[in-house]
Amino acid sequence: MSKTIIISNRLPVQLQISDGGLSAIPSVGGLATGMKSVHSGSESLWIGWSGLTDEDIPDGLSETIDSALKQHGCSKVKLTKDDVDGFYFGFSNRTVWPLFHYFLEYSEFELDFWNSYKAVNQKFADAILEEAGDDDIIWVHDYQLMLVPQMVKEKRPNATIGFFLHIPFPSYEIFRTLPWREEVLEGLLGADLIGFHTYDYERHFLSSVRRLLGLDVSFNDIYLENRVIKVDSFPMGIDYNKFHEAAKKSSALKGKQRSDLQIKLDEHKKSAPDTKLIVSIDRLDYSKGIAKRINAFEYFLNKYPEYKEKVRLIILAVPSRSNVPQYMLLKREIDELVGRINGELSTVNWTPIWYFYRSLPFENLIDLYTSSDIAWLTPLRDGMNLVAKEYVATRTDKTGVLILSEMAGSAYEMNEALLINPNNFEEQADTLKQAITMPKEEQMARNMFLQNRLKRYNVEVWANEFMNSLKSQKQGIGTYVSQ
Ligand code: ADQ
Repeated sequence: MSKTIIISNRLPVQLQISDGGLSAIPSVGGLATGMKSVHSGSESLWIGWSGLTDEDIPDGLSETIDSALKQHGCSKVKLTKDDVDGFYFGFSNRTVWPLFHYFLEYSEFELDFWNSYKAVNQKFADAILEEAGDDDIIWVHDYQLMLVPQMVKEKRPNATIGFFLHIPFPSYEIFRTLPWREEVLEGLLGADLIGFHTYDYERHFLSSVRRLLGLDVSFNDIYLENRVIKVDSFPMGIDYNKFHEAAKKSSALKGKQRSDLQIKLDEHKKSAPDTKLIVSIDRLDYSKGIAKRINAFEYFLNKYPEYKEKVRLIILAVPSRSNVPQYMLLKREIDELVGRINGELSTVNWTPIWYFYRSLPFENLIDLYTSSDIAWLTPLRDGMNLVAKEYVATRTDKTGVLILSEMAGSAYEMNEALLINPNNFEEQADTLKQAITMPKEEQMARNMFLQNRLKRYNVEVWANEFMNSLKSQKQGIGTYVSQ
């Protein structure tokens, strides 16, 4: 009987070592939720890094960790601190991440990073090869593991291998600057199906394959020796019901049952009923355009001063990759910008920006989504952007306005949102005004379309469509209908 093997950089389980022993808590992130239908039962195994380096694991605890992970259908890849520094903080996040998000000037082409990336990809491939039989289905995730498909295919030519990239694939002109561009493409071409969030990323990839490797490409099929590799787009959805039901429950809670954050937001609404709350939620990452958004907000308040004391911007930034230099610089830039603007514009009754630098529990995230009249998301580049989808899903009465950057993959499916170019302050100031003054009926009409689409194409459908396409590709049935 064939089994399914999922591989991602991190396992969908958080390990915690404390005096009381070891605990393994399942993650609640989008990928873990989406893969539930694929990763269930004894026929499935998830391979990845546990988040603890070899140096972090006390003597004798490795086996205990293995058995704790086994209960969740997981198996760990052992990585040293040097591996994580070179492969994850190095090549993945100082070379590939900036390059694929069009931050060419941030991308570091370091041979040591590349060597570490190759060595660690081989560790992941070896972990798969230990487990995989010829008939197994293997699904590799994301930019940290782009060499794994080929490393596995070489040893298990009959295994069915899928790869999904969660970040953009850049245009050929950007991608060609990578010194190891051919190796990365060849690594990916070990897969039988390669999936992207949007048609544009798919097109960019095909163009690089044609121009850099000179391979035959017909529509979305690549011909390589005796193999046909399918490339397609699968826009990732969210667990719509989870967000929608949590929002319903949160608004049904009364008095003391409400969270502290919700009580504060309620008080704010009572004391300033005409003030509109605008929320933005992202990991603290330069690709998310947070600094530009803050500048655009100042521009808006100067262009339309009648909205001073009538709007408040809530910025929730989740700490991320904080030992990569660009992220430290960005943190400082945002701290200073918020401080300056609040210092210059605040009044006794009003602070224009509330800034939180932390990760919030799920219920608080829901509180923020449901209490905000507007969500304003301005990535300069974003593979998809799930926050946009989550905001819409929580609008149980269908009010609320989403302002979304056209540079996010999700913009392709969310035409009823107000789409903006994050570099255009003039347009954003006018769009904020449009959002603030938008009649409720129009908000509801727009959200109705958006919600119906999100409900239909949820994360489970996304995972199943990828898996079905992978299986039919391998069987050569060719019944998959391109989206
Ligand atoms: P990310 O860049 O992390 O993901 P995104 O898609 O927006 O971006 O997902 C962020 C997730 O983190 C959301 O589910 C959100 O709810 C959660 N989150 C955000 N702020 C939080 C906070 N303060 N506390 C707790 N949770 C918080 C990458 C790509 C994206 C792509 C996804 C999925 O960069 O483009 O959409 O993978 O493929």
